[in-house]
Amino acid sequence: MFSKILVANRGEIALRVIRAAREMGIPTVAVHSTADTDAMHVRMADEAVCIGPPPGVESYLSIPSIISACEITGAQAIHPGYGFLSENAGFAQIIEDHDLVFIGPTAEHIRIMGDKIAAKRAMKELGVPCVPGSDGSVPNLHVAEALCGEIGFPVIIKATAGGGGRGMKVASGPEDLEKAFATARAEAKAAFANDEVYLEKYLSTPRHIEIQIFGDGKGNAVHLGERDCSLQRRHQKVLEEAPGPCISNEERGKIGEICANAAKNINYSGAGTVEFLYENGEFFFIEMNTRLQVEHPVTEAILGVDLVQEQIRVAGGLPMSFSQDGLCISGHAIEVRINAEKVPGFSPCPGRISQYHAPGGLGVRMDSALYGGYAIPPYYDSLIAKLIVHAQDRTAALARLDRALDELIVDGVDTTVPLHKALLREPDIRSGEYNIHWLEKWLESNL
Ligand code: MV4
Repeated sequence: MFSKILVANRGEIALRVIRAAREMGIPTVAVHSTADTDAMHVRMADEAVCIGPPPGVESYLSIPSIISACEITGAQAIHPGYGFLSENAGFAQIIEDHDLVFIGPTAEHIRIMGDKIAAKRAMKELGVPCVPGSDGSVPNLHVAEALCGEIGFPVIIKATAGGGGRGMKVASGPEDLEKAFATARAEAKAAFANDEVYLEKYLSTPRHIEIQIFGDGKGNAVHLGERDCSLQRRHQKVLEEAPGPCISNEERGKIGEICANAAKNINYSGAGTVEFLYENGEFFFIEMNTRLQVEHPVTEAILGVDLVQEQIRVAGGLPMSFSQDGLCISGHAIEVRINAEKVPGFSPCPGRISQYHAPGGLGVRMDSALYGGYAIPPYYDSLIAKLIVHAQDRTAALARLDRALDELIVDGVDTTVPLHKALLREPDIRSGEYNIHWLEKWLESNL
């Protein structure tokens, strides 16, 4: 096993990785920008290296600085967390080239899944059900028109270099197609320096269901059930839960096995998420994420698995500590993302935390790097805490979440806590009857 791990991230996810490593007896190195000298991840790690000025591109995204920090401290492996360099194939490659270990999948797997056309083609060949659409790139409007003749409207045009909702345009009918095609292409070129686009049937009211997979890189892989992440605003998740309120045991077993088999077939290593749109009882693959996700704790809660420790194990050449047969879903878990933001508008609200008190008690987990007196810097993501609750069923989990939100004190900055409290009062949330458009519609009429 590794004798030292460098954590190439900040905030709650850096703490998450440090905690996992410490329980395994592995010392950690934090890296930080000059804006994060007083950050909790710096305090909690065994060592810390300053890697640059506040802007992410000059610190947490600076590959040479991070590799240097590794060499200075003698760390053997790097955990990228999520965001920043976590899905940067070039970073994973450079780590491999330096005889260090990237705690995550191979550079090759990251590269394939980062190209949305290549990802879809690979998954389709592996037997994963996909949204009907173009087989690869759509070179011009004529090809797009011909395709729409076959699959019918509405359609959506997506950038192959996009993902996470960037660079998408919907065409409701033939009259919209020319404009949607041209804008999608132009936006893709401007945003990603790659104007390649593909086309899919547009699903109007799906849920976002994602399957957690995990592989050892040697042909063994499992699935860890699904998460329902349909509650999103501008492609930012707000609340996530597991198991999905609308997914039966039979459906979970079927789609989970398909995903696990795909992971086995490509010798996938570490944690991965296969994203689906779910409509009328059918799953349609859209994208795969080759990282540990923000919402991984809801899966950990219902299965009792430490996904970060498992990532470290397989990166270090050990087998996974569990098997598919040994996994058993217990109860229900819900996570809410607490952001330092002004609601409505959701503009970032950095500043000093005058008072902080984390909720506790049975089935409550608070993943946060906050402390009283901490000044949230303005340079990074506005996520300041994830509150995860676990209880015997969904109704009990909702009550526990409401109770835990009441206990939480974050003074000094505005947060999304009032939004979460309001959502918990909504009958559609209580019954689990929501889709990917529910939250945006609700915000329009309620904020
Ligand atoms: C779609 C879709 C409808 N039909 N694809 C948005 C993010 C990216 N991961 C894929 N997205 C979508 N792809 C087809 N064929 C609707 C969305 C979508 C969405 C998906 C998941 C969660 C929230 C969403 C909000 C708007 C649109």
